[in-house]
Amino acid sequence: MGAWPQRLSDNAKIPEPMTFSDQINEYNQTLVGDHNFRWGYLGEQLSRSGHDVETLLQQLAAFQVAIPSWALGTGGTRFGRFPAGGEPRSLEEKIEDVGIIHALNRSSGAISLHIPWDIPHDYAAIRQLLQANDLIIDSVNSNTFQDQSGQPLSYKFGSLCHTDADVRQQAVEHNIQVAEYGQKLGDECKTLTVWLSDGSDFPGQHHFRRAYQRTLESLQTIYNALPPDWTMLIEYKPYEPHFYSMLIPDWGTSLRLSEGCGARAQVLVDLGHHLPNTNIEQIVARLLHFGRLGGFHFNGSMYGDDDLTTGSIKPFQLFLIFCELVQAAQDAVVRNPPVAYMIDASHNLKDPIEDLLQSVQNILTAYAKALLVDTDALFDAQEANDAVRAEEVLRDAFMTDVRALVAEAIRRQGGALDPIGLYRHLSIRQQRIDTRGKLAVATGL
Ligand code: AFD
Ligand code: MN
Ligand code: MN
Repeated sequence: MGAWPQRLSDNAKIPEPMTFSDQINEYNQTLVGDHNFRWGYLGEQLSRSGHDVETLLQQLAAFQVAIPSWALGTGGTRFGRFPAGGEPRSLEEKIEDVGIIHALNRSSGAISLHIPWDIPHDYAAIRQLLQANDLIIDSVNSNTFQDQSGQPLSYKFGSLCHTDADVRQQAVEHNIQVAEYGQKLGDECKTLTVWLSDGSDFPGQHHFRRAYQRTLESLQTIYNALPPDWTMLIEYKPYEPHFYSMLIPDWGTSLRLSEGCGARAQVLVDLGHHLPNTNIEQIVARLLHFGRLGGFHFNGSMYGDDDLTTGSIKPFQLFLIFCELVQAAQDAVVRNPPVAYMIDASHNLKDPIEDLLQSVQNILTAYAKALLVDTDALFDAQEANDAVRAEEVLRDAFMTDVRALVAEAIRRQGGALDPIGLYRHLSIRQQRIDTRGKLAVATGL
């Protein structure tokens, strides 16, 4: 008899394989000394300035931002694409990737799905996989900006605005079908997001008023076909893919269209869908005032729809947007439905999972800072027309280093003190490349 098996049975139990949560705990142990030092200081500082630290932690813990199924592969430009390797090849693999993100940060418990890029096949299996990863699918996105193979009519000249009633009908039916897919994915999925690429490239090409009217009627048909507890989000974008006019170029158009549909039609603000220097926080405040802010697509932007990491370029703007959201949540006058927070980014440089982890971290940071604003002092300064004081109140919160607060909120939910650090430490991208292949390319754009 060989010595090796005997030794195992004699002396030791076979060790249980480490779970992911064990790995998180083990990793956190290496960081917790330093974290406790920084958190101890910050917690004390916040308490001294009148904050209830437990409430702050709970507010951060409750905040969830949905991950788009189309962001798990590297995006590209029309000049080229440079896949990260090990990209998810199916909806199941995308769910696995979001599962990793959520396990690391405990703040990404939802997925936003794009149809037809991610049509589910085995619904029961998908629901099971979602549950195993502690995830939900909270929204579905339609796609009438591309022609799919076998599609009878083309969207080259528009979809919901098209001059041909048959094309409009095809696009309307697609949207209704997308919502039907969503309904089969679980009770939590109650949001249809509509982004139209419809528009024109040359002066005179569109009859602006007629094109608007056709779009309104198409959207009304979709809206009326949705289940009564569903919300329809209408996204706007000033240019691209069309460069003379977009059918829904701005929040005013989205607002009018949503009002024309009904109370459960709302405006979606994609941070990258504004011309440079637009005051997005004011748009957010306006929509909250009208009770029509339905959701966000977070991303970072330098010039336009750049799809950069959220908060990478304009962290102060992101903070100011969250200030509006926090103030509205505290204001009994505001009657806005719950806002759907989603990321919409996919560029061609970073590892997509690292990019998403960074985005969520930056979003949580902006939210945490907004929670620290002394709103009473701010409103007093505003009433007194004291611009300097008002700005100082905001800067006081913005300049606070809240990283230990965010880390503590994540740690208490079982997440990693440094999500990206652990992702790299475990070489998860390499594991993905090993199992899925270097050349695996995600479905999507
Ligand atoms: C577009 C829009 C929209 C759409 C996405 C597709 O932001 O949200 O779903 O890109 O990748 O620019
Ligand atoms: Mn978007
Ligand atoms: Mn976009």
